[in-house]
Amino acid sequence: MTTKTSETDCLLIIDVQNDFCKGGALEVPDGDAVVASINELSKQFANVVATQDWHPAGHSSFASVHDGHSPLEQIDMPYGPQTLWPDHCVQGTMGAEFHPKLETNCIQNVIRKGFRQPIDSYSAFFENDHTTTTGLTGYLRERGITRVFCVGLALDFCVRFSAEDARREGFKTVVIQSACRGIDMEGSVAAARDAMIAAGVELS
Ligand code: VGL
Ligand code: ZN
Repeated sequence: MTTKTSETDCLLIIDVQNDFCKGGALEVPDGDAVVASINELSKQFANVVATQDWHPAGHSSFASVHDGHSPLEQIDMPYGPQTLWPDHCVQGTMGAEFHPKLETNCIQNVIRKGFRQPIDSYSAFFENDHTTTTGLTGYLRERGITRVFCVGLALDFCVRFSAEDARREGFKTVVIQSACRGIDMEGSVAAARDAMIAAGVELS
């Protein structure tokens, strides 16, 4: 990245966990490729925060708990439509751990999300009801952060919704696409790009 960063910039590393990488339960194509890029980027930031998708066993986003439904189908939840996923990122499992090559010493805070059984959380800021907060806005504001750079997995889900919420919360927001990979179901990466641009997110 050629942009010069300052004390008021934060790198937000989204869900670089084994289950989204090679051989994982919800493998993102070429997901491992983000690790080296993110390790390089981390060195350029004074502030680094990561998220960890952190579901209890039997989480409501798992297709396995909805009789007659398969992964990638959509169902209606009380808070709106929800895509169903294979069981992934279960608390305390290897799949929920960060990728072993991700440089984690520089990470100052880890926001865990998706730990409430009845509700999923794609965004680092709000759960999928768009109301329940993770506390990240307050943490970043109290630390004087004004600009957030988003990287990680998956571009079309957790990166997208984190970036949109970051912008909505008043942060300048940049998504560094070379350090992201998407799941890309039914054009979801293109849709994510359009939605992020419409929300005022800069794609770099
Ligand atoms: C994610 C689907 C389900 C992500 C997390 O990190 O993008 N996607 N849980
Ligand atoms: Zn999840």
